[in-house]
Amino acid sequence: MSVIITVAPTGPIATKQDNAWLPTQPDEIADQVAEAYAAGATVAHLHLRDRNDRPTADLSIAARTVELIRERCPVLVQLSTGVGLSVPFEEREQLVELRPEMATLNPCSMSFGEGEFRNPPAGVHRLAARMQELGVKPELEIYDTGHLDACLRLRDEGLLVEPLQFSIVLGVRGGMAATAENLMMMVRRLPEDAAWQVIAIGRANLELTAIGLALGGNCRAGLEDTLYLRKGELAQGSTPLVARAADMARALDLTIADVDSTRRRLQLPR
Ligand code: KMH
Ligand code: ZN
Repeated sequence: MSVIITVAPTGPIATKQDNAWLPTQPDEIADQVAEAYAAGATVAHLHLRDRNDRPTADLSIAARTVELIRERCPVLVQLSTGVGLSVPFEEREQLVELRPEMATLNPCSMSFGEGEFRNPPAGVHRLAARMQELGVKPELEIYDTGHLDACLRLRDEGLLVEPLQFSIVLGVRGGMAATAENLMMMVRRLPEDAAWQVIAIGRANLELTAIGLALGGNCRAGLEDTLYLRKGELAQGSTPLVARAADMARALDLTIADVDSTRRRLQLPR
């Protein structure tokens, strides 16, 4: 099976002060996604920002960004319904109405650094059901062991269709620490046919991305997860991170998925 690379160019937290190459406006995001596609990414995980660079779930900004991306390349679009800690759940869930190929589904509320990430059970149920109605594939974001159980309950209730697709998120303060032991324990517990990738935040990003690839996972790369290519060296956008992930996969004798094989693996409707 080939490795699916997702690019995560923006995220909800970093600013251009943290890394001047962070894309925040629709044309900047679309340009960096197209570059990342050329470097091997077949999925683009998107967060939007308003004119003042604050996280937003504004549907017209999201639609414009998706349109600009589609003009540039055939990458599959995954909208983040996580959006940002300051944006209410009821606004975040509206993004799936744009019918991207995929969107994230964060199954539980949690502490997130100094903030709170609100994902109330009734809202998560409603969003999962709506995604199923619209044919939007959920990427299940699991930051702790119980989050996996919450996803399996949604599957048992018929709200998620297999194969399930997971992001194992490591290193958020409030979730699991970024250790190889935590990753192995989570991978062992996944349903057999699940697709999965590691999202390793910050310093452990490189090592845990490599371990994830070696264990048979997909991978995600981009400034959302780390601003640095290596200690003390800011990444000049997400493409260098995507290119390095693709190089790591090839060094492990793995092939990089194209858009068609990504669609097939995740069983996305055409
Ligand atoms: N920012 C990551 C810790 C989402 O956008 O819905 C998790 C994430 C979730 O990417
Ligand atoms: Zn995200």
